[in-house]
Amino acid sequence: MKKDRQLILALDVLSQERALELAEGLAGYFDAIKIGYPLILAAGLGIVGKVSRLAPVIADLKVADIPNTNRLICEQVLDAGAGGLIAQAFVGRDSLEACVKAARDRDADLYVVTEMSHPGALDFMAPLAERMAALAVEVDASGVVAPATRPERIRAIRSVIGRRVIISPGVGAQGGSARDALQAGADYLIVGRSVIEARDPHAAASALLQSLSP
Ligand code: BMP
Repeated sequence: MKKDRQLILALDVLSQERALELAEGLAGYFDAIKIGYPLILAAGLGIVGKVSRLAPVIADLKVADIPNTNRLICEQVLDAGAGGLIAQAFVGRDSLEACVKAARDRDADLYVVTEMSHPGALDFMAPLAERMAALAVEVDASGVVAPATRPERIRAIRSVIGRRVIISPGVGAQGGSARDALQAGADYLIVGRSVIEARDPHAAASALLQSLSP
């Protein structure tokens, strides 16, 4: 993924028409577009290929199954056009290795979830986040997902993963600050509702981009 803007759009809308309209209009502000279950379930897997003609797609399926099922899921979405995908670490090394292999075979990036951005992540994930980050390094993932809502946790996870990429959701609608997350060590911010649900998504994306320039 080219690091021009440090921004990834979370395209959490429920129609192909709206998704393509937003992707076409906003691709210039973002380095990649993240597509997850809401859009894929609403519009079908074909939306991955359609959006990938406009921007690199990260498939956010938070893959979390046994190795063989993980492989099948990853292959489906990568062969549909995704250039990257997101998997969960808590299912363990062998499951994650299946995702890494599927991604590597297709020159794609795998990002591993460490600690999520919502309050509930403190229940089970936070105490294990550093171990999950270490596992991401051990399986040679491209990077990790870490919470913009807790910049201090980005810092802690950065200290485990070295120079691997951190993509970070939680800015805007979830209350995280873009600047704080970047200062803590995030490489890319994942931003959804504060742009796509804004009255003027272009203006919102442009303002966000400008707010990041020094
Ligand atoms: P929003 O900016 O609207 O809050 O969107 C954030 C996006 O990042 C959503 O697609 C969400 O599923 C995803 N996400 C998150 O918010 N926190 C995480 O820890 C991991 C995510 O993938």
